[in-house]
Amino acid sequence: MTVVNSILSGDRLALSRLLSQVENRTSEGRSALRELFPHTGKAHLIGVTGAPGTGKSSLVNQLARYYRHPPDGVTPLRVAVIAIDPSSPFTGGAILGDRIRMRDLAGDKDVFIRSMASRGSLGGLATATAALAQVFDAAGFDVILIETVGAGQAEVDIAGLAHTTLVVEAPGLGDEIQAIKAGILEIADLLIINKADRPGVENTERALRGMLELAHPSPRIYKHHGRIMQSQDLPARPEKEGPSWVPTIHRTISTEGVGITEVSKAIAQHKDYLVQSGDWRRRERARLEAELETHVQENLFNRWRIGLADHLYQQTLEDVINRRLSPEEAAEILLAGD
Ligand SMILES: Nc1nc2c(ncn2[C@@H]2O[C@H](COP(=O)(O)OP(=O)(O)OP(=O)(O)O)[C@@H](O)[C@H]2O)c(=O)[nH]1
Ligand SMILES: [Mg+2]
Repeated sequence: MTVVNSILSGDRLALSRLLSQVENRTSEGRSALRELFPHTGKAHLIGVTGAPGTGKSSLVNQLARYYRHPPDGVTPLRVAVIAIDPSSPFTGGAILGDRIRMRDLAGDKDVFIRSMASRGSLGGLATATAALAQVFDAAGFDVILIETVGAGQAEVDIAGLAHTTLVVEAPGLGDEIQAIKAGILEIADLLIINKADRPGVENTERALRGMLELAHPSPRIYKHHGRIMQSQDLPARPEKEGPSWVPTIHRTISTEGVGITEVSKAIAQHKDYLVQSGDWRRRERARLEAELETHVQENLFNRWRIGLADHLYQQTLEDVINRRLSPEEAAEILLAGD
């Protein structure tokens, strides 16, 4: 059986191997991605981000558990988890200290957890994450939870990839305002105050509400491979289709599973909102267009570079380094000599 057929038929070992191939951008991985692409576009990508230790992994474990064992009448979903640079390893629920719950996730063939180091990922973290998510999507996982730590550009890039982004806060991390980077608030669709069993939860919620009021309405930013797309670059949404999404705030105690049902409902509502408003399609289009452009740019650059004498390139680069030419002038000269 081909790699692609093994993936489509649910072979976990083949999946695990392909994820490594894709992460390392081997030619085998790349060709498998090409073949798998027509099978993608169905999964709901959910980003979970926030400061270290706020309880992201605990929340992800609880959400995974909820999707696998939903209330009566709700269809269980297949769940993949991508944990980027986890400082505490994923255990499929063991950190909850609840052995019985853990057993439902460990050994469940419809849950797949993959950790990825952010350092040294070729071609950028967001690109690598997008590729892993495509594999899971093609393999038929309905929900892909992506955990990232921090408040940097990587988190913003990954939010551009996710359909729904959860930003996790916890009370008592010092000055709440400090903990909440403006950039990270802008990407939040849901704000989670985890560790709601801890003192200071009211203060955190008040601070978040205050910041939300300041921050909205603000255009959502989609960033992909260094190109920023303001939401106004996207085809306009007709006025009659209703208001845009305002981030919702939820309290959870992830160690005990408190508030998880509400969070899962809000995630479902956000997905409905995306689909009904047309944002789902618009975002998909913008994301794929950016991806297409990146490939065209890379390809054009490589072709041009191969056709250019290396000494000419090096000479011009020297001129830039010695401040005889600006990088822009140098580019014009090199391209004109083409
Ligand atoms: N009291 C309390 N502790 C919690 C809660 N959620 C998680 N924790 C604990 O907080 C610690 C960190 O939890 P994690 O889920 O690993 O947090 P994380 O955000 O994934 O951490 P990093 O990936 O290292 O950034 C663990 O000891 C958890 O048991 C909660 O709701 N209440
Ligand atoms: Mg974690």
